[in-house]
Amino acid sequence: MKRFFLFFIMSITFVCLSGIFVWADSENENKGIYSLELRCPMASGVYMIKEGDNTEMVNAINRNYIAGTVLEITVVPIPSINLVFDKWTGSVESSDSTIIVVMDSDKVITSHHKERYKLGDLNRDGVIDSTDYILLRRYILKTIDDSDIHFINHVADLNGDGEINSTDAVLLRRYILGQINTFKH
Ligand SMILES: [Ca+2]
Ligand SMILES: [Ca+2]
Repeated sequence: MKRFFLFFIMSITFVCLSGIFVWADSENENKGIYSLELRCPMASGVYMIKEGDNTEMVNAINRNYIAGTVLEITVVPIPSINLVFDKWTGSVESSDSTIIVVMDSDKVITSHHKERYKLGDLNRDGVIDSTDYILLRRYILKTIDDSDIHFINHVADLNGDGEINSTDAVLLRRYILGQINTFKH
C-alpha cells in the first residue's frame, strides 16, 4: 500500500512538472521572434542600435529579436565620404536619422543617403561657376589656405580617379562653359 501511495505521489508530481514545462514553452511561442533587416545602399553604412541600456554600433544587419523589443536606431554620419543621411524607407518611413522600432512584426528598413556636397561646387554656395574654378586652380597649385581644403577632396575629383589635378580643372572649365552638363564619364 505504501509503495502504491509513493508511486501515486511521484506520478502526480511528474504530471504537474510536465504541465509547467509545456506551459513555459507555449509562453515563449506566444511571445514570438521577429527579424530585423537593416539595408544600406552604400557599403559602409553604420548604425547605432540602442536596446534598453545597451548600445552597439553595427553595419547592415539581419537578426532576430523577441517580440515587443523596442530599438532606437540612429544612422551614424561618416565624414570621410561625400554622403549624408536622407531618409528611411520600408517598414519605417522617416526623414529623422533616429527612429524607434517596435518589434511587433518582421521588419525590413532601408536607409537612403544623398550627396553631401555637389561635385564641382568647391565653395559650397550651391552653384558651380568661375569661383569654383579659381579655387580648384589654387588647390592644384597649392596656393590655397589649409583651412579651406578640408572639404575639397569630396567635391573636386570630378573624373573619380582618386586624384585632384589638371584633368579635373579641364572638366570643371568645360562644365562652366556649357560644353558638358555632367562630370560622369
Ligand atoms: Ca560654388
Ligand atoms: Ca580626378
